[in-house]
Amino acid sequence: MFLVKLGGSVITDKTQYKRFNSEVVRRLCQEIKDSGQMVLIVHGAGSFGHVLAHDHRLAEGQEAGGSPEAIAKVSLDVRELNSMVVSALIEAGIPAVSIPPGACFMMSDGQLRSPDLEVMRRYMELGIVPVSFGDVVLDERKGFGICSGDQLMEVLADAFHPDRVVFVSDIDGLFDRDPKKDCHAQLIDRVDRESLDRISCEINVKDVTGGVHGKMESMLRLCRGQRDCVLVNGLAEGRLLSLLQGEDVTCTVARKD
Ligand code: IP8
Repeated sequence: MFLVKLGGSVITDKTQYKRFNSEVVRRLCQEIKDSGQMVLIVHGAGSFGHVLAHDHRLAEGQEAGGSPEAIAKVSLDVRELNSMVVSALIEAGIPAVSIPPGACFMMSDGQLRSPDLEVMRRYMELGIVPVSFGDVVLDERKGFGICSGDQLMEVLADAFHPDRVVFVSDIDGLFDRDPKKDCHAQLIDRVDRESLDRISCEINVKDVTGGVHGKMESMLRLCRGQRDCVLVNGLAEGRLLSLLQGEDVTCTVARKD
């Protein structure tokens, strides 16, 4: 089984509030279907979550003053995005159901509090793909906070032991410099703790959960034993399909050592 995160940067245009990349999502869902692999899916919030969450400082919880109206709006927006992703999966022939973290899980100081994953497990036993996403979630210490899709990936990987963990993004992998600003940036095909500490990653759009660097940190935490964790470009047609079929593709693989 593959645990796949469709990143907010690939399913939305992160520079424009609530701009859904419908064609890309449709194609990625078809690639997942064509691979024939069993998957568990998480997606990011992209511009349906990060823009307002950043403006209202929702990641900082109640003390930063985020209003109930802002919480309600971000929650509505990410559900709108989730329903478009779930629709695209169903249209591609993948039976999928939405699992909204804000309705199922709680956090404590920004960490998910031993979530009950029995519902997800039962759906998977029925051959139905659970689809969860970055969301606004109640927090017993901070009132509320942001649960990123990357945090969910860590919890789901621990619970379901996927063979491989895949992050689908809008870049070929991790670069030693920002490839959007520097044409000499080099792709790093294998990353470990030491190489990550050497690399500086710039975050140039509003991202309340840490951007590429934060993602790599999560990816390293997700590596276990033989299981590596891959960052692949979902904008490159057919690349996700090839990866899911076990072929070598352009990507960054995170390994424990
Ligand atoms: O896009 C963030 O999730 P991510 C969730 O996976 C919100 O980091 C609501 C900003």
